[in-house]
Amino acid sequence: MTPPASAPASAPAYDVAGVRSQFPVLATTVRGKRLAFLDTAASAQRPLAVIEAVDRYERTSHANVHRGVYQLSQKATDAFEGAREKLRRFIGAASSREVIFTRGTTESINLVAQSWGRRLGPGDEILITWMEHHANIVPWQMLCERTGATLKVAPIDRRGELDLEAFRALLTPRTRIASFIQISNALGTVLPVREMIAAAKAVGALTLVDGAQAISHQRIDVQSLGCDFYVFSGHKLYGPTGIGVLWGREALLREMPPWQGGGDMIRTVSFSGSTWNDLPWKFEAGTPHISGAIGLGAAVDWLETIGIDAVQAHEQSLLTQATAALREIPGLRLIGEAADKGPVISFVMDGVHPHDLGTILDAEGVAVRAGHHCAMPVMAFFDVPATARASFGCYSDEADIAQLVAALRHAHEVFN
Ligand code: C6P
Repeated sequence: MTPPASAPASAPAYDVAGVRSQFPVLATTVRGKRLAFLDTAASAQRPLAVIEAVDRYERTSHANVHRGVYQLSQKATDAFEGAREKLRRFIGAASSREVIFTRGTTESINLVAQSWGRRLGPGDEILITWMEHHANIVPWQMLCERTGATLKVAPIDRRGELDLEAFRALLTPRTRIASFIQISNALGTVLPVREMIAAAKAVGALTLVDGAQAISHQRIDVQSLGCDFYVFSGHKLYGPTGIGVLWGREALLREMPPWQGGGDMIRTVSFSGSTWNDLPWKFEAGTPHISGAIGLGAAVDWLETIGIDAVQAHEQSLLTQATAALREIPGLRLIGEAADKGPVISFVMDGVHPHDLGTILDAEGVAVRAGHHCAMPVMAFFDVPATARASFGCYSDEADIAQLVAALRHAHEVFN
């Protein structure tokens, strides 16, 4: 990933020990061994600032939101809507009306597919890439089944990079939306999203960017990106699970019908019909995940105190170091060697199933993910059943890499 241009040459050294001290789980041990948590791509750990914000809310401010006239409900509503404003600022959205709370990336994409997607019909096309997470494949397949639209897939190459020319060639005046990841969870590849957005726009297609793996690793400004929808999950951004965001352009969201009906999303209800609430609540039926939103608001506030540019530089340095060290391990093959990568390394080891590798690493206190990473087409492309995957976050350090490398060398000895 290109280092942030804004990082001053004389920036103070990144205080990884100070960052780590704010994550209680990192002080725990696994089978008596130091925990080397290298599965941040699956879910990031929570800093004390988030844990305490949620705890404070539960102890002092909980009531349902948007409903009560009493003070406690007002307090909860202010905290919930305050969190939305923090998220708006964090992603550079023009208005908090564009920030819709969902359960996460998966629900955000399903919302777009089921609400915006209702307008599609036979002859319309949806373009994705070969590198998508299942969350950005299956909702579109389901939409195509319902509407008769066609799903097209842009190919990748052996390095795990998108074939941008093929992507461009697959865009036609019939393409209604192009939906793609910003960073691959299975390969780490950073996609050229600005070029992809521009190309889609040129044929009149909308764009949805799945920012699940990008949101915690680089500064995101949805307006400067120029996409139409941007989606991410709170739990990959040091916030709670069960909360995420759909950002969409206000004009688009206004035209889109609600996707779930119930409380809070309506203005009036009678047996002859109902009318809808304003944005963003039109898309938030039922009691929301109040503490989750507040925790996510605390997470972005906290991340800003560390500085996302500093986090990105730190993670990129670990990625370079770990990639070089893993290349030296006998029998180990990297899967995904794009020139521009986020802090994710997928690999396989000769003669060892990735699940067995994951188990051996666990015995050494090293937590990596082993499996298809919800990206089965990627596994099929590389002709592997699964990979092991190490991924970094703001708290990852050189000791984690050393522990990973030692455990991998041990695994190689055991199996050979
Ligand atoms: N990837 C991983 O280990 P949810 O589950 O809705 O929070 O996020 C889904 C999702 C969508 N897109 C991308 C690029 C993702 O990486 C993920 C989640 C986790 O890689 C769990 S499968």
